[in-house]
Formats: sequence, structure tokens, C-alpha cells
Amino acid sequence: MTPLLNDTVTKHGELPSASALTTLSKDFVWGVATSAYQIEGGADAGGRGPSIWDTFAHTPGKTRNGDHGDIACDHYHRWPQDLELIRSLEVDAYRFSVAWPRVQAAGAGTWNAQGLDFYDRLVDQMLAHGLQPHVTLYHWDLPQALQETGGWANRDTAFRFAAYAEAVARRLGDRVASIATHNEPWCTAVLGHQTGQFAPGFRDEAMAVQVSHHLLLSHGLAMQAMRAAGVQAPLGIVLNHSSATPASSDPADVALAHTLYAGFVRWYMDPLFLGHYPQDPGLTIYPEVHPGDMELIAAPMDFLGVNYYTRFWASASAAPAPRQLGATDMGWEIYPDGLYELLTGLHRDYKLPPIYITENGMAEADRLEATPLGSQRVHDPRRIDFVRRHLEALARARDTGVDIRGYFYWSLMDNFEWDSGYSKRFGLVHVDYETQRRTPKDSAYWYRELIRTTRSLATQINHKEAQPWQL
Ligand code: IFM
Repeated sequence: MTPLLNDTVTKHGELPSASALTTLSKDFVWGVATSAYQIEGGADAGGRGPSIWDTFAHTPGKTRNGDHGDIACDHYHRWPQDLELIRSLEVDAYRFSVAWPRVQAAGAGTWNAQGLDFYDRLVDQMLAHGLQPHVTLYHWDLPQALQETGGWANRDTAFRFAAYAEAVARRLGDRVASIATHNEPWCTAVLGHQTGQFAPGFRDEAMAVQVSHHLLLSHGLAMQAMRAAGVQAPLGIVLNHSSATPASSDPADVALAHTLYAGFVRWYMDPLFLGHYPQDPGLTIYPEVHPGDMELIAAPMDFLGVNYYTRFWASASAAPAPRQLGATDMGWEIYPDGLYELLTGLHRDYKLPPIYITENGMAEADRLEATPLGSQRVHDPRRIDFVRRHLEALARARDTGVDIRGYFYWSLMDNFEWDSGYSKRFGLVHVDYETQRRTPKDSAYWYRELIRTTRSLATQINHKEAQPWQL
């Protein structure tokens, strides 16, 4: 039995300022996010093939405690209850990803009807609950069979991805609110192929650079294929971004900040919105690009997903960041102003489609506590404070004219945090992995209260707008 949010429990912390709440009341989508490998489990169920994350996580020494996603949150079997849980949060939208190896076990050839049916039912049930489905096609779980032929280092994988994208979009595209091709291609390229921290675990910078190009190319090819198929849903991509702050006015720090921003943010934004890779003295390796690639990559998108967690502190002498608001359990500095700096900077530098904040959240060492009434709770005031501050920064950016349409908290529930295994908890909902019991944290109640408040404000604002003589 999955506990839903109790109806009688309300607020657990300070809401954003009145002006931020007003800004976030108008035409704004509230959501929560997850991804397939992090929650689904059901690794061998329903005709799913192995992915590079199955291989990586089962390789000794690659993840904390040897953790893997074989069972994870068992969402593959518990999805109806999980959707009830999301509904009880009263969000508008749910962002999830499709596991490529679940719908096409080998990444080419035969489609797996059971896998496609799984996502079909998930989408239908979301709609029945009044939830907007936001789909991501690739959240890092490449079919292992494609890795055997070179994975993302092989240009051909981009064409396989386009075929996969088209098949999924043909199946779900009439009912979903958006389709993102990739989630955080920087992670796939750099963490997967340069630092070796993520699957498939290579340590080769030149390979990582070429992979980044193939990922962008695959995005362009997928967009082209989905458009040609007449898919109606808005199409875009999700990028992880950070602002970069020079530690001082020393030219070495300033140059480092430029390079970090160029390698992380502009490396993806410039090709997608300007049609070329950025130039920066600190960037020395460029990919092999075929004629026509950049035009494909720069084709117009309907939305941009931005994931924001922290900033870069650029110090040539490795001086530590001030960390005035402390750090999360991932060790990432809490820096909400960076979201404002980032969004206004993107707005200044590019002609952007509407933006969704597709991920923002914090890991915290959450603990279940018994209540006097015999139930359980998780007291997570730092998470509430984190979200409140980021929403205030977001609202300030919206006030300056950045077209931000929604916010998805990462994550709905605690889940498999990649190389950190189950040691990091990002959820609004606590998961006991032994029993699979879900317990909404204080932040879940706070988030629902926030959403309720903005909805009631929206009603008042609409009322005033409709009847100005009553002002
Ligand atoms: O858990 C990840 C997610 O898969 C992608 N964005 C960052 C999150 C937290 O590390």
C-alpha cells in the first residue's frame, strides 16, 4: 500500500515571497520528474533488453555499494499506485523517461510490444488523473547491444536513435504534453566517456567530444524524423546548465569562468541555437562534423528544458567557494542566485523558445521518524528552503521577461542516483527500499501547499482581470 498525501496535513514552512507567488501564479506548470532506470526496476521483465547502466552497475567498483537498478523503486510493477501518489501531490505534470531497451531490446530491429504498451498505459492513466505527461526519450540507458557496436562514439547510433524517437513519438505523441530528445547530454558525453564516472565508463577526452557531437546530431535527426511523422507534441531537449562565477577579478579566474561556461553551457547552446560550436582559448578539442550536421542540430525547437542544481566557482588557484547557504548531500553548493544569472544570461545570448525548469532539487540525508500517532514522517526543512529560494530566483527571472513556463522538482521520490547508488535521497517522497513503502516528506506537503496557493492566487488574478471595474 502506497500512502498518499494525507488531506489534513497542510503547510510545513515558509512559502516564496508574495511577489514571487504572484509571478508564479500565471500560466505556470508545476511538476515532478523521474527517469526510467532510476525508478523502474523490472530489469528482466516484459521483454526489456540490457542497457549500458545494467552492465556498468553490475561491474564491481563502479557504483556505491555495488547498487544497481534491477529493482530500484519497482515502479514497473507499482506504477498505478505511484501515479495515485503524484495525483495526491496535486501537481499539473509528470516528467518521466522511456527506456529505449524496454521498447527495442537491441536498439535496432524488432519493437517490443509489451514495452510500448507499458508506456501507453502509463500515459493514458496520467491523462485519466489529469496529469500532463512530459516524456524524455533518452535518460542515459542505451541498449547494451548498441554499445557493442561503439555506442555513442559510433555515428550510426544517432540514426538508430532517430528511428527509436520516431517510433515512440508515433505511439505517444498524440497524448503527451512534450517530448524531449535527450536529458543532459553533457553527462552522457563527459561523465560517460571522459571521467568514466558514468556508463559506459570510458576515460578519453577526444572520444567524449565526438560523443557530444553524435548526441547533438541524434537530437537533430530525431527532431527531423518526428516532425516528418507529423508528431503534434511540442519537441525539445533538456540541458543541464550552471552559471559560472569567477572567484576574483583576476584575469585567470575570469578566463576560467568563461571556459567552464563555454564547455558546459555554450557547448550545447551554441550548436542548438547558433549553429556552431563555441570558440574559447580553453577549448582545444573539436569534433569531426559532416556537412549538413550543424543545420540539422540547429533546427527550431518548441521548448528548452533547463536543469539547474549549482554553479561553477572558477578559481585558477583552487580557492574554495564561499558556500554561504551551505551544500547539499551531493556536496554541491546551494546557490539559488545562479538560476537567475543563468536564465537571464541565456535570454540575453540566444533567441529562445519557452523554457521549462525540468529539474531542480537537492539530496539530503533524510531520516524516517515515528510520529506520536504511530505514523512516520520525514522532516526536511532544508529542502523546503532550497526550493523556496530557487523559485524566488526563477520568479525574478520571469519578471524580467524570460519566458519560463513551468518547474519540475527532481525528484518525485528517492531513487537510484547513478554512481552514488541509493545513498543519495532527492525525493519529495521517501522510499524504503526494503519494503518499497513510500512516505511523503514534509517537502511534499509544502509543495502541495505552494501549488494550492498559486492556484487560488491565479483564480483571484483572473477574477480581477475579468472584472476590472471591481478593483
Ligand atoms: O538524478 C539525476 C538525474 O538523473 C539527472 N539530473 C541530475 C539528477 C541529480 O543528480
